[in-house]
Amino acid sequence: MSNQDTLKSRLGVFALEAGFVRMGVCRPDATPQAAARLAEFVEGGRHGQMGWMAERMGWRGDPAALWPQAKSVVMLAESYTPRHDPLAILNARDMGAVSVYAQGRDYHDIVKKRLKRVGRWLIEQQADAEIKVFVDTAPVMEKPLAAAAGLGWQGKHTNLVSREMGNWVFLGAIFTTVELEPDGAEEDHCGSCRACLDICPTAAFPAPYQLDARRCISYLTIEHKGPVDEDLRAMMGNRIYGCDDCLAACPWNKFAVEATEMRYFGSREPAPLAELAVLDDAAFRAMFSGSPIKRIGRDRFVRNVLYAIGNSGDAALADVAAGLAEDADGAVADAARWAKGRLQGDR
Ligand code: B12
Ligand code: SF4
Ligand code: SF4
Repeated sequence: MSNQDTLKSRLGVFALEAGFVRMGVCRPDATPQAAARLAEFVEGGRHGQMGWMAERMGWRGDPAALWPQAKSVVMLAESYTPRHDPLAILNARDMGAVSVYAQGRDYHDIVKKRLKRVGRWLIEQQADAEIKVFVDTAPVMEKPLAAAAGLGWQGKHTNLVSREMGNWVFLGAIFTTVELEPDGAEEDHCGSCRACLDICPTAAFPAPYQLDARRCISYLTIEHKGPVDEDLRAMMGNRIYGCDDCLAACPWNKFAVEATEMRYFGSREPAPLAELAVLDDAAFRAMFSGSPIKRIGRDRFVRNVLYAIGNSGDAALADVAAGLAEDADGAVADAARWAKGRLQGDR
């Protein structure tokens, strides 16, 4: 075993001690198909309003160009496997359904701190080592890199899934100038399964392994600004932030590893739509302090809550919607009028 192999295995042990569930390594040029696939995604307009995906595509599609000095990419996975049935809340139509990843503390903060800790350890072992850590927001395609590093494969729902971890994992990357032995890519084990494709409420997968974000409820509730197309609103049900249906459907979750980071599980109980709709800016920020939900702001959040009210079938909520019909935010006012009309029609 070479010194670098020993370093890699000790790094792996340290990463697990730090709270990650798996580590894998690949070369920065290990995702040769990613650039063309990203280009196809963007050219087809599938990124919707996420204009940042069309910027810096040279870096996003080619990690070797992002930081030419990097010799290895260390990919890490952190589990947030839920302890309850994440889809049960969809039947409580007067409550807001928040996706599992956003029920507690913001993973960006937690994963980034852990990545830095692991990176610092590496620098302590090899003084000339340089590192850069990434989680989610940089122009780095984390799923193809994680697949190339052997953490799992990109399932038909496009997320990383593995036989040992299921798909309830966050991903993070450490780019480093240290040369570490790469791991082999994992094979695809989706086989003939199509559970994730069939469960999607908005038919957001034009084909297996491909997503049209413009139809995905996660995109519509988190990223999309302004009014959502009327034909999609009814399909959103009571999902007010993100969506878990395709993840929850995956049979490989039978083998999911338990999450050890308790901060991902909020102490907050699901809240009634009637309470969420009337949050003003200050109350919204206070309620979602430290949560990823805070990022979308009061207006987009209340817009989502109003679509859920429109889908609730609960005529008693028509008055709550009516109270927001003249809201200063155009998308909120539009959603309020839509919800009120829908509930009165239902009545
Ligand atoms: C943009 C983005 C979104 C967008 C678009 C999602 C998407 N699938 O592209 C929206 C807002 C919809 C979204 C939603 C979610 N996201 Co998101 N998102 C990202 C982000 C920032 C970039 C992803 C990206 O590059 N997309 C562009 C497309 C082109 O890339 P791709 O999905 O890898 O697509 C590949 C396949 O389509 C593939 N392909 C095409 N044909 C074929 C054929 C075969 C055979 C194969 C194998 C592949 C393949 O080619 C593409 C390139 O390889 C990443 C973080 C990051 N920096 O990587 C997080 C990330 C992907 N998101 C994450 C999460 C948790 C979610 C949600 C589950 C959150 C929620 N509960 O609401 C949902 C899941 C929705 C879904 N089914 O994908 C995690 C996923 C972790 C994991 N286990 O994979 C990430 C990695 C964040 C993180 N650091 O943990 N997200
Ligand atoms: S997150 Fe929801 S809407 Fe988006 S692809 Fe998965 S099941 Fe469909
Ligand atoms: S639900 Fe089935 S098709 Fe979808 S990712 Fe999981 S194994 Fe693959």
